[in-house]
Amino acid sequence: MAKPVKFYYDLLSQPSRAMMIFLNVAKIPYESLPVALRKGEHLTEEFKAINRFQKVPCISDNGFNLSESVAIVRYLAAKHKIPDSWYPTDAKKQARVDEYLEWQHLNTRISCALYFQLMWLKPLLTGKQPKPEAVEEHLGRVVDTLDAIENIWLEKTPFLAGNDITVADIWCACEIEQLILTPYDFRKGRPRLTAWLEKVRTQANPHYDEAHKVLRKISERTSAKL
Ligand SMILES: N[C@@H](CCC(=O)N[C@@H](CS)C(=O)NCC(=O)O)C(=O)O
Repeated sequence: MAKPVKFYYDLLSQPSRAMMIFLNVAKIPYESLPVALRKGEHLTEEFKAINRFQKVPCISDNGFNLSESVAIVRYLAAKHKIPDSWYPTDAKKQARVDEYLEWQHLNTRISCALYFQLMWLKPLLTGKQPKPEAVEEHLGRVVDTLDAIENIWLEKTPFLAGNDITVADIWCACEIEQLILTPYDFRKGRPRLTAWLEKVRTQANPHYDEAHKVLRKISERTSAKL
């Protein structure tokens, strides 16, 4: 019998949460190996031997080490028999999912991650608040991205790549959820995005809530202090 894939992750990392949800919904057996970024556990030589880029998520599949969450999804989907809906084998359907997975790098991923770092991570590490010009610039990019999701990606279909939930929705939702640690109300004025996010959560639960429990706990603690 094949060994479970070793899965290295930190639940404060957006693609790590997406990967954990995917492994669970696709029922791919895995060994859970948390790597605490805040403790620098990814900077050790031991971890570098698994992922030379020293980032999470990554996997080790019987000695085959792979980083980059999108590459991991494609590899696992090719190797395992997973429910077709998450990463379809039909060429056109798969291309629609890939269209989002490629688009996200310069849109959802970069805009949400940089805004999150500016508003939450850097103040936490340095004790300094961001400059208003930087906030305006980064928030502008988040707004453009989320407006594109509301008005383009979700214009005609309930999910990003069509009528059914796919990995594209999971990857996108995990980036957007990270914004709960910032002051920006991403749901406001975006009814399609709001309804879509709830559908993604419901369809990927209980794994969706499980992957987001640390994020939600920190968010509750932060708002309790305000
Ligand atoms: N494009 C990569 C992104 C990986 C990434 O940026 N991981 C972050 C956490 S979200 C990380 O490990 N950062 C640690 C560091 O850069 O030191 C993927 O999708 O897997």
